[in-house]
Amino acid sequence: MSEQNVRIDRRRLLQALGSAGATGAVFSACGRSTQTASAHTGGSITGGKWEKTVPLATAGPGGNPGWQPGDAVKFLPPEKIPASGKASDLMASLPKDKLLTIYQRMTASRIWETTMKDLFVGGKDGLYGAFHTYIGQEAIACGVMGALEDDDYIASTHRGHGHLIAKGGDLNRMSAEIFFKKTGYNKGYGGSMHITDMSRGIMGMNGIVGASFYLAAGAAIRARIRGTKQVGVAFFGDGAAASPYYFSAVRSSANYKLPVIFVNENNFQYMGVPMATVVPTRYICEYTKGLDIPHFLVDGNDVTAVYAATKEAVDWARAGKGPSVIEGITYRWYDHSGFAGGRTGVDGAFGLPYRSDEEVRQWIARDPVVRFKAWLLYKELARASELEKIEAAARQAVEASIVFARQSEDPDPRAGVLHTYASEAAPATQFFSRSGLVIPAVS
Ligand SMILES: Cc1ncc(C[n+]2csc(CCOP(=O)(O)OP(=O)(O)O)c2C)c(N)n1
Repeated sequence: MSEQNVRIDRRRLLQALGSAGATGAVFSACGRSTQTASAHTGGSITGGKWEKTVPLATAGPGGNPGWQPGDAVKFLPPEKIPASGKASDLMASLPKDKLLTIYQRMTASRIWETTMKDLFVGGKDGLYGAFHTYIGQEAIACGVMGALEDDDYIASTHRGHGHLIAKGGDLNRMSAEIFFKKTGYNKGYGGSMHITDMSRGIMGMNGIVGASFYLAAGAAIRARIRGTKQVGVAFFGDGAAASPYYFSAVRSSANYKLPVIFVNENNFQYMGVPMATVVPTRYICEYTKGLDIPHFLVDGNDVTAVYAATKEAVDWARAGKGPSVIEGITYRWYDHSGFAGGRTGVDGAFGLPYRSDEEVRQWIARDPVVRFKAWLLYKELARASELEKIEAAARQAVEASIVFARQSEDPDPRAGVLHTYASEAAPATQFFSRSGLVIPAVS
């Protein structure tokens, strides 16, 4: 294995564990409290508050010699704003409009999901169905997408709203789909986990854990056959790495030198168990260490680090050198799906049995959106007023998308069958509506 290609730098990441507090000036400069997380009382981009301390939950026993439940607290990414260094300098060299677009999408993603969370919890709109929030992980989607072109492909996960928004997905159509309306991305028949937009290379969110690997590899094969320079990106969680398809897809992609980038979003949580109980190595990117491909281990709450790693991975792939793996260490603020422990107007879900509230608060203190904003201001790449204008516009766009969704028509149950393969192969004559009634299909 070529040393040059292996980017796992544990020493530096572990050193970073002790670096909190070094950056007080930067955070106070942008109106962010630099006190410990438990003393923090607000100031998030959504205007939400953190809930007061509740008793710590206890996690189960860990089976991993590297990680133990609760280690997510120890592995906090540094609060430090990367004022210089390769990643910071590379990102700072991007044109201003591109940086502002990344900030706009990151902000829109946070506000859209937080608004949806509050609507689900509030109960007035009668929203139902699975909804996996991406809140807390936005730097990964936005850092990756910043290094892609519009026609590159992404294969998302069950937790993919942030991927879609980062790649330019349409908020109106997304909101309408969550409301199961005719104007939604899937005409109101799919809900959160099927949102797809091929016009933007978004091959879809996916309820099948581990499906992204071969979708992205397939897109890469298509690009190879057509002779384009497009790349395929597979997002996946730490739990999905347990899929037998993971190693198989990376190995095959390495074998054929396919332009695929496997982006692991290591949020330490596998549904309701800490990652430590199911992951046998310290890092996910160690799974494929034996393959002679680049591996990047980055602070997934730092958009500059994610962008820099992706840029290198994309250049590598477009040069015909094959796949690579990026692992971003991050954290999800809410429960796996739905909103147990979540409250309207409160940032983060608390009181869940598989993680401690203190852990949640400490990760919220490393809010990736706030960190990116702080970085833009610190580097004097944007003025506070410009960023506030972007935040206000994002809030307005999200609100408008909710109005759009509420005012849109319900889908005609009889049209559902028209959008299935069954309707073409073997036209159905009748099917069941949501209420269980048998309805004749439209001929
Ligand atoms: C093939 C398959 N197996 C199991 C599930 C049930 N399931 C849904 S999400 C999930 C956990 C995924 O964890 P991870 O990959 O770490 O992603 P995260 O939820 O942390 O973002 C599981 C097991 C599924 N949807 N598909």
